[in-house]
Amino acid sequence: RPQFLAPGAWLMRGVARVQAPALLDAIRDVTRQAPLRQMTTPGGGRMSVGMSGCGARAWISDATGYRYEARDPLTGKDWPSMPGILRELARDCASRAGYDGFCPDSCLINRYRPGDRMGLHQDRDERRDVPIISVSLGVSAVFLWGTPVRSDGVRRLVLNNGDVVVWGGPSRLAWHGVAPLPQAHHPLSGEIRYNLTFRVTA
Ligand code: MD3
Ligand code: FE
Repeated sequence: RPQFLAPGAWLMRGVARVQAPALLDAIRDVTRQAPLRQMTTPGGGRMSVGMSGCGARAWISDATGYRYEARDPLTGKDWPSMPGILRELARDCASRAGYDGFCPDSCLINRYRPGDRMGLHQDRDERRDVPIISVSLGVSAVFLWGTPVRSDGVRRLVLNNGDVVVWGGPSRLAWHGVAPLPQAHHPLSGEIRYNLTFRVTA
């Protein structure tokens, strides 16, 4: 069932599709308590993607830099706990890709509206000996991904509602990003794409 992408990276088309309505309910629940917000970057810009998170810690960016925090700076409260349906989906997908015992302490929620994009980057702020699991929901997006060497360039991959990708091993430090979201409609989410990423931060 998992499709090989690169060493350590596996694509599972549609594995979260039947659960998508329940996952979107969980996202609504979390983002009621920790609202989606566009974060400021150390360079003085603002990200187009709306972000929130749940679990013991979540990723934030502000004028001083990037880091994981136990509290949401917007509300001053701890991040919402990770709903069981999210934790178990991540654990199950990791296991199918050969990563047993995956126990994420953080789930980041990204919301893309039409035109929103994410520039090429590496994820370096969490444990690198553990994979990252990503789940796409709603409107399809073009995902760009390369290798850990930036000059190797990128390949394009369309990610649809319910697609899951596991990024571990030598692919954990691959450069990646998301092309501007097209204006499109999905019956579960309207014009929106959500992406969940599960990580181990401590
Ligand atoms: C490859 N999110 O939150 S998910 C991010 O669709 C992020 O919202 C994108 O990049 C999104 O950091 C892409 C796919 C993904 C996530 C993490 C990775 C691919 C990855 C980490 C290493 C290599
Ligand atoms: Fe990333």
